[in-house]
Amino acid sequence: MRFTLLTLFPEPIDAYFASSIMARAVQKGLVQYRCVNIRDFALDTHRTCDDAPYGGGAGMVLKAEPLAAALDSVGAAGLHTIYPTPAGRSLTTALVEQLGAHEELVLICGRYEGIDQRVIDLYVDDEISIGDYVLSSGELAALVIVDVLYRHLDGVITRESLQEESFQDGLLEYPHYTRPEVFRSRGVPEVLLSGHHERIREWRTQQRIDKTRRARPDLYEAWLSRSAPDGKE
Ligand code: 6GU
Repeated sequence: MRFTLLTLFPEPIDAYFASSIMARAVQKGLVQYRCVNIRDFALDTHRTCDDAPYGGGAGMVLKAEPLAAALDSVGAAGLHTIYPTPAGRSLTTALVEQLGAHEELVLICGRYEGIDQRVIDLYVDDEISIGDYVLSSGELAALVIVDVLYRHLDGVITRESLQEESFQDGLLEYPHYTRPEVFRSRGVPEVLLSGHHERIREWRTQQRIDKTRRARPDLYEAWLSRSAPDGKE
């Protein structure tokens, strides 16, 4: 899968693609990425990319011309182009699956109050929000979208890791422990040391149910009604 990101701040993007599991995915050829600096397409000697909003109001707006030129330079018109914005539709597991069907995605990292609406009208196929809060950096939101997509590609992480994760079946994850067996006087749940795989499996499932009930009553209720429509657990 190929990711093309347009940004005024390439450093955090480059750092992310050069780190850890993503770095390995790039090295293995499972992920390709391009990072384009919108400022390279600015028209004036000051390389201006923002301006005051028509109609007045707070903040600045990312100008249309440099962003459109940057989009043209990557062939965005023929590619699925995403603008991450708190004004978009919600990123869900279902949307992640749809996006994963594209061989290449273009992501516009906004800054300031937003980007000129005409660029959205002309180039953007999908406006996506990663949650009900406002980030100052479109880079973070774009990388969240990249991250949730690439980890599902074959060969990035093991199938078991994916299967055991939170949300896979509507429950949150069970707690994890590793050595040492005692840390600051705190031990490890006895069952995990027992070698009894069936009991371990049952304990983990119960932990997931308890954790979900406490942390996410909304998910817990949904899980309950799916697993026991008549109200029994
Ligand atoms: Cl996609 N961008 C920004 N800047 N803030 C957000 C967001 C996106 N989703 C939620 N908040």
